[in-house]
Amino acid sequence: MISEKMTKALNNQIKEELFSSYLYLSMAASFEAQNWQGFANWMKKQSFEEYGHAMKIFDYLNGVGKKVVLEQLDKPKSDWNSPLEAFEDALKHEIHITNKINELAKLAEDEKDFATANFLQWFVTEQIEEVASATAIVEKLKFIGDQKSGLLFLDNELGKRQ
Ligand code: OFO
Repeated sequence: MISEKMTKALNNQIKEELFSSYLYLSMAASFEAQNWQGFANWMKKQSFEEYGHAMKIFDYLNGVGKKVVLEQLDKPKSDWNSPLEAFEDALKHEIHITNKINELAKLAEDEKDFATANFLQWFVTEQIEEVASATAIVEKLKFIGDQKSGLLFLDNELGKRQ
């Protein structure tokens, strides 16, 4: 049986995931405005993926007979001065989300809520990948610095994300 405390925490995580989607869409908009179409593509795909994370929790709560209550989303930042600044923010955000998922996993464990603990395992694994992929891009951008050819190459690479 899922407690009210856990229901509230999962509802809050829906908000966190929708905000992730909103933040990456805002980064996509900023990249589009600066003609970085590849970076924008990567962020748009990431935004869809985050919407998917929110929906997984939405469906889980409904599946266990709990009501989803959507919360208010904050306005995301809208301008980043460079691809590095945006991806550094994305990495910081993924670390924040990892902490939120770990808190949820801890709550599930404390409450001996094995069904939710099992459900959250997917997110624990996903966060390893999310942090790793943002870190890899940040590292590449740091290596490139302000070399235009390197930035164009990476923009092209990230434009291939399906
Ligand atoms: Fe980026 O993993 Fe969800 O929020």
